[in-house]
Amino acid sequence: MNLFKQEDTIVALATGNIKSALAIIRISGSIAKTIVSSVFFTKSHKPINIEDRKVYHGYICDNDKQLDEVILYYLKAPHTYTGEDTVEISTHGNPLIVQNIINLLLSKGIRPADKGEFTYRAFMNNKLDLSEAEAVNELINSSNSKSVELALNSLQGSLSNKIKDIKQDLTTLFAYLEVSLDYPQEDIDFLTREQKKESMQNIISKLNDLISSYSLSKLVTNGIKIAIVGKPNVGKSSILNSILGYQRAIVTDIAGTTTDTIEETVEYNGVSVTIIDTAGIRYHTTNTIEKIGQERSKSSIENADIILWITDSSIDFDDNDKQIANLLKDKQDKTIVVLNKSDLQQKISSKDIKDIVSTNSIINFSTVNNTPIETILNKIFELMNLTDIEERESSVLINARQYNLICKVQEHLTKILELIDKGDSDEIVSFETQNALNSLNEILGIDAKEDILHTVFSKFCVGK
Ligand SMILES: Nc1nc2c(ncn2[C@@H]2O[C@H](COP(=O)(O)OP(=O)(O)OP(=O)(O)O)[C@@H](O)[C@H]2O)c(=O)[nH]1
Ligand SMILES: [Mg+2]
Repeated sequence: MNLFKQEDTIVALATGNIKSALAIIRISGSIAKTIVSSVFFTKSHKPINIEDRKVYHGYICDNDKQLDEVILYYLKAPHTYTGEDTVEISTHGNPLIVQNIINLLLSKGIRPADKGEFTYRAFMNNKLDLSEAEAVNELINSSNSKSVELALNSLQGSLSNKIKDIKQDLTTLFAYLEVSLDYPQEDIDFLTREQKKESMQNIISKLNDLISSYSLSKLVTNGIKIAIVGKPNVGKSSILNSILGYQRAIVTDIAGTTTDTIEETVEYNGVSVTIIDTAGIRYHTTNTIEKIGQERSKSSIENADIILWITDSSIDFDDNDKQIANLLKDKQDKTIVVLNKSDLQQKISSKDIKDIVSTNSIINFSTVNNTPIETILNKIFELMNLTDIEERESSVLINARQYNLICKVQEHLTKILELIDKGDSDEIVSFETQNALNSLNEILGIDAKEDILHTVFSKFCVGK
């Protein structure tokens, strides 16, 4: 990215580079209006004076040649996304047309925008801080509704406000410490040791909330992975189909119907849930295909966040069930046992399950009598600590950069707390407080170094 060339006027396609009804070309910079005016004409072929915040219909022309019939508007700085003069041209969504118009604009002295350069300029012009700029990218790349919601909250300042709030608390404390350093002879303890400790503990608790929010946002971003396992013929594929709401996997009464893993993703409560149906696990098999399928089933167990162990409650446990229980012994807290076929005469109960696996997550289920599938899905959310996802704190850390910086702040503050406790001098406490403030500033991008900005904005796509 050309971090220094802010005086250039830049152009890029802001929408996808595919055939579509419309495409939007965005131009930002001081000569945006002049250049666009020189290639834009009305129906009567008259050039027009483009005014701020008005919409125009006309033609983009390369000399006498019409490139497209367009709608455009001009937004005057500073009330624009980038904070600069901006023109947006809405063309027909053919990549050839778009390229012709962009080439024409480039020939007039505008240059192509780099990745994330529009948002970079918005950041440089104080339209958003760095954490909000990151939220823009997150918003574009979110793949489920909850991620969109978290990114949107972040873009609207929920995280920034929280960081500013913590900064305010720290700055106040810092000011007290500085004053006591500046006027030591006054012999006034501006804040008692207990008061300092209390205010520091308050700040640390706010940081802890943020730190735990990161696991939520990672979960929401990556989604939850569920492996459906069990011996053959217990109803694994039937349960996959019930979750998906359509007949994705073949279901028969022949044991060993599913030979390979089947993976599908659905959205539940705004979160992506990937479900992997696996081949039934049966020991002592000699069939080569079945053996490979079962190896895959085992590796699905390894990689899953939650395991749905499906059992057929109408038949007694056998060695296969015991072997499966053994396979799950390191994952017991993440295992939900489904007593399937509860419509039939019951042979095994929750108690039998508890004898071989230590879990309280046991569900009576039947795909035949249509037990609501939410019984299983809600249990999954309960085990993932996602039941109150709707009410969760809206300020969350949305990426590793923010998380690492908050951890750094927490380290400084924990150290400060120790120093205060030991009655160490305000001078060292003040030094550590300044370090913590620096890390908080880094989250917001205050005094950010060029390499940090480069790393953040290079993750963007061109046109944003
Ligand atoms: N009565 C009853 N039958 C069920 C239930 N769930 C599934 N079945 C039947 O059990 C048989 C096996 O179902 P599947 O879903 O193919 O079982 P699976 O565990 O995927 O079997 P494999 O792929 O062979 O490992 C089919 O005949 C289903 O119709 C249930 O809740 N009650
Ligand atoms: Mg199956």
